[in-house]
Amino acid sequence: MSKRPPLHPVWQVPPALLAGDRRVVARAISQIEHGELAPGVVSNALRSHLGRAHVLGITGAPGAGKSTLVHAMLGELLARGRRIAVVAVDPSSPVSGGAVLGDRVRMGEHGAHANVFIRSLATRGHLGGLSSSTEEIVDVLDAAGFDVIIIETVGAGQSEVEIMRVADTRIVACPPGLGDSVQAIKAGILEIADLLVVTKSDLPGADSTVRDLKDMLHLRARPAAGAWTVPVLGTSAEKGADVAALLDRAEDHLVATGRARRLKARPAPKVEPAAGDVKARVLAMAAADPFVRSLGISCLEAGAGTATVAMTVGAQHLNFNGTCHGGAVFTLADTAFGLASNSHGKVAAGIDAHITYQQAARAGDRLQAHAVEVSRSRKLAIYRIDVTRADGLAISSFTGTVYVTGIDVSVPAQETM
Ligand SMILES: Nc1nc2c(ncn2[C@@H]2O[C@H](COP(=O)(O)OP(=O)(O)O)[C@@H](O)[C@H]2O)c(=O)[nH]1
Ligand SMILES: [Mg+2]
Repeated sequence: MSKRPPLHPVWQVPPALLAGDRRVVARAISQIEHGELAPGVVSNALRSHLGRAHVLGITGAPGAGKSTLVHAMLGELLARGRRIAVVAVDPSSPVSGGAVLGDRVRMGEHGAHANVFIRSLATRGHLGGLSSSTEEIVDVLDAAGFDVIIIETVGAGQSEVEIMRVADTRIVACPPGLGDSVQAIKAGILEIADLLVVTKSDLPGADSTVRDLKDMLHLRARPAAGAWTVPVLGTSAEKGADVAALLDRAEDHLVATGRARRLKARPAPKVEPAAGDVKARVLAMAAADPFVRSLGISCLEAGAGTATVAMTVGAQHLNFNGTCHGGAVFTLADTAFGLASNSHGKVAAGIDAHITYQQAARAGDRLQAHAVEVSRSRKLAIYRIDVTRADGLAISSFTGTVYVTGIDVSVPAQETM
């Protein structure tokens, strides 16, 4: 491996960046994208300049119509006199990949406008750190004075959920027709949606997709009084229909939830324990759990709201068909869920969990479950857990909700694993 130059631990805010100088903005983004700066230094330096922009996240399956919708939104926002930045994130595409270039073309007409700044990020197959670098790039654009920042991301499981956390208002795009779009929603995306948009409403089947999504929302717990009710809208970006209505609802959401929700969701550095303390606490929790130990599950990594656990499928995990028992996979995912949700130091009681199985696991497979916090309020938190095999094959995905009690987690003294 070639030796990398050391990361810059400090970064001075260029005054021209705050004045919105495009060249300086682009340079700062490149430095973040290429990993030249230590994580967090840009966001920390910009802390006092953040919170003015409205950050919209748009996610949905490839081909859902996101880029076309973003283009239509650009037209409408320009007409409203806004300055807009677009960040297109495609974790599945290499730098030269078709999707990202295609997006540029699709947004091209407005891309040349002086009040529009478009940047595509690709990840060369590395998902790690994508959401944190996206967050820092959004911070740069916020500090540079863009009124609206749109993040378009194509779904790739957990990374898409993490990226959407960077947004104030999260829009999930579904084209008409069942199948992929509804599958994606089942896999946990619904939890993060503030607005559901049925794209291509000029096509047949759009009305019934709107109805299906409304039914699906209806089946879920009724929102608390005063809480935001997720609307389902149809839009036809190609015909320009209802794009203004979508932007109006996004603004309603901003008013309902307050500006800079994305910043409020960030852990305040002063009150959060040091990362090492959280990890030590979570490792101790895993070590003190007899059931987890009996299945040979170990905790590899942990932080605030996240945990990664692993297990090698052995004879004791098999079912009568000779494949890994679904209950063992559930337990692995549930362990990551429990550790991540208790990592904040207050006892979190699981109240709902849902699992889907994509692939059977076999004896000898090394399985890993990675939990991320999708959202957290004072009393409730939602987690998503992806179970993968060592070679990256998706085995299972799990979503769960906890009720957060006021009781401190106490871990009995115990030898570590
Ligand atoms: N009929 C119709 N087709 C659309 C509409 N929006 C997008 N499309 C088509 O759907 C395809 C995928 O669109 P795109 O915006 O690239 O989707 P993305 O992958 O989600 O960004 C393209 O062929 C678009 O022309 C729409 O409003 N109506
Ligand atoms: Mg696109």
